[in-house]
Amino acid sequence: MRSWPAPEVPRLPGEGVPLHVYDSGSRAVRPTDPGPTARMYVCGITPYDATHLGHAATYLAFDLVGRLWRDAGHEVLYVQNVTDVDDPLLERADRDGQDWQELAEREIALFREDMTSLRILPPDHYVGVVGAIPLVAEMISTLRENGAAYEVDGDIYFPVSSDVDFGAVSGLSPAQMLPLFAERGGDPDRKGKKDPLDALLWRAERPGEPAWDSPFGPGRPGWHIECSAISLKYLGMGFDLEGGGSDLTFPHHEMSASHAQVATGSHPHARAYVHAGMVALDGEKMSKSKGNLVFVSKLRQAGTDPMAIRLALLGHHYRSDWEWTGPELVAAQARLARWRAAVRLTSGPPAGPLLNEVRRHLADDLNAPAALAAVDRWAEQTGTDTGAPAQVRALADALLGIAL
Ligand code: 5CA
Ligand code: ZN
Repeated sequence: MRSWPAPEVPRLPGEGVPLHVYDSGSRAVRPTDPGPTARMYVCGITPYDATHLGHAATYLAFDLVGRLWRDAGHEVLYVQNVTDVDDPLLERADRDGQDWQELAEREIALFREDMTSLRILPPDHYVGVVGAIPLVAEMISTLRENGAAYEVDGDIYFPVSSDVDFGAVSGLSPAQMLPLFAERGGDPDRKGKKDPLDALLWRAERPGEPAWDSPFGPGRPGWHIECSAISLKYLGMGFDLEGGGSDLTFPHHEMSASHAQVATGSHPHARAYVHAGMVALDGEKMSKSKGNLVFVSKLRQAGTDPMAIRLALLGHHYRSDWEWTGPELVAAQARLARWRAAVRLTSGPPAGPLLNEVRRHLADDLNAPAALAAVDRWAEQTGTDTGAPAQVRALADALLGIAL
């Protein structure tokens, strides 16, 4: 699937700082320590509604990861999926009497525009599930050969007991997992399952639903297997970082890891599992199913500078849960104007110390709020260094993705 255009990323002087991030698996901030090519997988959208600020905040967090790795001298191999067939998409298309493929295409196109406007670096491989069904089928066949799949009325399930490491991503007990599994697309009460937590790998064709041929009959993939199959194909096992919002920690990333670990007989699926906090509106998590949304595209259409949206999102630490309010956008616009005014001056305070500070804050579990505060302090002062405004423009661009 087509990705979106990449913005130029200026090269900065000196050396970047090795990135540390909070890994859900080890419940600690740890160094990422990639090889020459850092490998990242970030779960993509289910395209049944437009990009809201919660999505944008999550993709922005991982955009910072990519920028920090590049700054530290790594190549970055970045993969993202699109869940372009799944229950919520089909249900929304049904509800609105539209074709599910047209709905998906339209929302993916809008997502590309939103990401481009926010200057989010595109994935190298942007992979739709529909296009990846042969990969998924191949992986389910491997799981079956490994004795890690069983049938319930024609549907195929993954027994979580087949992975000794099941639970390592989220650190949850089965009692804690059960309600989350039910809430987030799982079917703990399905009769015939060996364990209520066993995850659907393949859903046999139902009347009125799209289906694809496979060695185990026509049907479509379960949710978690898509991210196992796509990540394995393009990144291999033990890639550096898997990312998404905190609502993906369990069951999605847990199950994807287990599927991949059992299919390959190796572990871990990813060396770090990193999760962004949830953005709320009116006291509840912004979600397509609840409809309490602020869309990036609506803000853009209303004439909001995407760089102000980006700055408003960067003003919150990626791991915290927070609530969107209108005044934040006004404050971000004012901040953007102050920064732009400062880099238009013919001179300023030296940029070297600021570059060190911004690198240090971002490398410390992506502390963007502290990095923004450092730029604020630079912009408040005057100075005689004539090279500084251009250098600050470059660092805001390369590390924060803010075009001044
Ligand atoms: N297609 C699957 C992943 S394979 C999916 O979760 N799609 S999604 O469209 O529902 O979400 C896309 C990404 O946005 C996920 O990482 C999700 O965790 C994140 N996300 C969704 N809602 C919010 C929110 N309110 N705040 C922050 N991130 C969110
Ligand atoms: Zn995913």
